[in-house]
Amino acid sequence: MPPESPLYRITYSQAPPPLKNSEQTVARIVYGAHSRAETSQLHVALPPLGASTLHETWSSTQPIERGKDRGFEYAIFGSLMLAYGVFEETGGLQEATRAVYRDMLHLARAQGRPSILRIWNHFPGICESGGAQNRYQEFCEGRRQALLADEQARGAPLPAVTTTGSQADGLVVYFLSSQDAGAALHNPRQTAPSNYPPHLGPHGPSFCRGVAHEEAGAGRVYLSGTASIVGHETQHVGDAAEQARELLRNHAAVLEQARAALPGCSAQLGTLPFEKIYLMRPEDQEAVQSVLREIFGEALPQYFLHSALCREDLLLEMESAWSA
Ligand code: 3EB
Repeated sequence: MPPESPLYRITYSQAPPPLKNSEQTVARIVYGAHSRAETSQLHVALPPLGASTLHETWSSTQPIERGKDRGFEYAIFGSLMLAYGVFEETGGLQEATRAVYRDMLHLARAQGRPSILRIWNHFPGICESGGAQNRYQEFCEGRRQALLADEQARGAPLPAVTTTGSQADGLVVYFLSSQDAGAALHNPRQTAPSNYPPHLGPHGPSFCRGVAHEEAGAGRVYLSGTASIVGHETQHVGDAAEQARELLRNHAAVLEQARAALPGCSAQLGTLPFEKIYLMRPEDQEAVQSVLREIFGEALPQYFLHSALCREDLLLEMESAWSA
């Protein structure tokens, strides 16, 4: 049986794109100067390189049901839900994160899409100290507490995640959840995040390297934000081109696990439809672009966002998603 068409697609453009007649906009993520949640649109303070905004448009052929709950805006389409919010750091970043994640789990269940497949988190000052720990570690602790406090989340596979620094106030969280669970993918080249050693933070961060998911008969693979880390250690400190090569070896290793997890899945590095790149220093863009050309050839769509990362020695992260 041939796969049915995917439930949704994502289009990137500098201006809002024209839609096909049969499609409706689920939501638009606008990367630019500020963070703000509105109906159907989330602004994230991650400036694209070389343009003032980048529009990431999620569209679907399914009817869309919208609502607001617990500070999140959400859109349901078929078996999936995309939800997002920009939250104040009331009580500090750790406590705010705990509350947002508790609410995320409740919202996903209340809307019948309890399996969280993919999450993006962006907040300012990710590497700055926030008391005893840095702000990334505070975020990780709040997230961990919310997941531990929730009986169903405790037994569920971890989602694919990207967590990076933004350039304006507000904890931005957006996520995709489903009626049915995905399969968590590991990377044999990298230590599982939950087993990171304690010098990186009191507990390992709660995410996995990727998720494979069957959606309306079609396969989809979500790759987490991926860095130049082997084992638990940053590789190629100071060299953006080598970091790019290393992290693409990590992408390839996770895609190999995806092929094993999803029968008939042909995802591999060369068939990824795009790379979304979080770059610490804009001056590294050319070096990273030439590595992408070397590995993917000329045509790969690539979207650069200026973003701080959770370790000071990481110069970039990349994420992607593959669909049958
Ligand atoms: C890493 O591999 C790089 O804490 O949610 C990547 C993806 C990273 C997700 C998270 C952190 C997170 O450890 C950092």
